[in-house]
Amino acid sequence: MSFGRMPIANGFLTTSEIPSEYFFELAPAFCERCGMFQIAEQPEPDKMFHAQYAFYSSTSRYMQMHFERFAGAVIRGVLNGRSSPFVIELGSNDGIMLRHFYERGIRHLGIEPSVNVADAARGRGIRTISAFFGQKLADDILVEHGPADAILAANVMCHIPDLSSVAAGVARLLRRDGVFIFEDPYLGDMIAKTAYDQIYDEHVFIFSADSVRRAFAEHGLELVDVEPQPTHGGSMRYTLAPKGSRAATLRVTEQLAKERAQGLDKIETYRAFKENCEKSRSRLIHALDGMRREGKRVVGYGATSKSTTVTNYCGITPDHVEYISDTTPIKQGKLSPGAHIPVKPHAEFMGKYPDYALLFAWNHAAEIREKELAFIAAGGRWLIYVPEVKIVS
Ligand code: JHZ
Repeated sequence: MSFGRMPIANGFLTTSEIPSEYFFELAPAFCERCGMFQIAEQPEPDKMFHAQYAFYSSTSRYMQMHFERFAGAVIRGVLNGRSSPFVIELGSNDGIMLRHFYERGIRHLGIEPSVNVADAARGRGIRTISAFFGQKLADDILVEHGPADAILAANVMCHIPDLSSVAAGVARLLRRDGVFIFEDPYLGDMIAKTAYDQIYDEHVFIFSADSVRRAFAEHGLELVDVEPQPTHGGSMRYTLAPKGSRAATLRVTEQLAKERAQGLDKIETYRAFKENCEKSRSRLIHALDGMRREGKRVVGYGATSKSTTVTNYCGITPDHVEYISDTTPIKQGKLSPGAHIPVKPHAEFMGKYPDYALLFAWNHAAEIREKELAFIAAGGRWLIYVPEVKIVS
């Protein structure tokens, strides 16, 4: 299917940059042979990950707690009892997870190609190199630091087009008794919730346990555990280990069976998903058109990467959505990619509540709704679209 012409999801821009804005065709596809769901055309990685990368992981308090728990589970479950363990994180962003290893004096190394977010991590004392990970870098790290006890990645693996090179690099760098643990938005949740906004340039793949199992088996890595996560609207944590080094849990077999029951291996499931996306789009634009006709003020909440797919696919304009409120300084004062809706600081939202807030950061709904009770008390309402288009208080 095609979502049409799409800009870079995190390509927030100024008015003068509009004429040179980059577009590509966002067209996800499912491969019946290898079970992979991926986008067919991808912009070059350096168009997305660079010294002005707009997403800082630590903007959410809930995500900070999530990564503290993730790090704690690795420390207790993997590193415990090992002498001088070594942990690597791929795509370590501003150090939201590695800081917990750093603070305990555990040997660590972050790999983060986007220099600005990597600088934020380095500023906190976290050892970080700015580069794209692959076989070559894996070899260099092996020479300089030795093999890793744990290699971690969160919301990163699905961003890397050359999955093979990364898998080969991980396989080479991992100790025989080491583990590779990563988590990403989960295909089963995306399909079940029609959360099509998980599909954008950075998300080359939307993984399932089955596609992960098959992709990594080619590199001698076996899927030994899976653990659903509530983050990003439904994610899955995958644990892989060198083949034969540890037994797979029952959870893996159960998850694979669940995926077959959901039809994740069938093209018909994706045809139905496409229809659901189209329905969701017409309901959302219908709701926004209605609000505009009634003269209501609508503001977007959270200039997420996901919102770029929604605004461009649905044809949402600054006439529908006055501005998008976002707490990230680098996005403020800019225009949203493609739709060119102004992004403004949260103070603007607090200063004059709109009638409706279109919740682009729906994955942070619990955190946001908890802190915006005054907006509801003032008569404001949330417009949501995952899992369905609805007005809620
Ligand atoms: P959020 C990013 O996706 C990009 P995005 C990336 N490709 C990915 O995979 C996931 O993260 C992990 C703002 N906000 O987390 C901050 C508020 O304004 O949904 C962020 O700009 N107020 C790496 O961009 C945005 O919303 C708040 O109270 O879809 C949230 O972005 C909160 C909680 C957030 O990720």
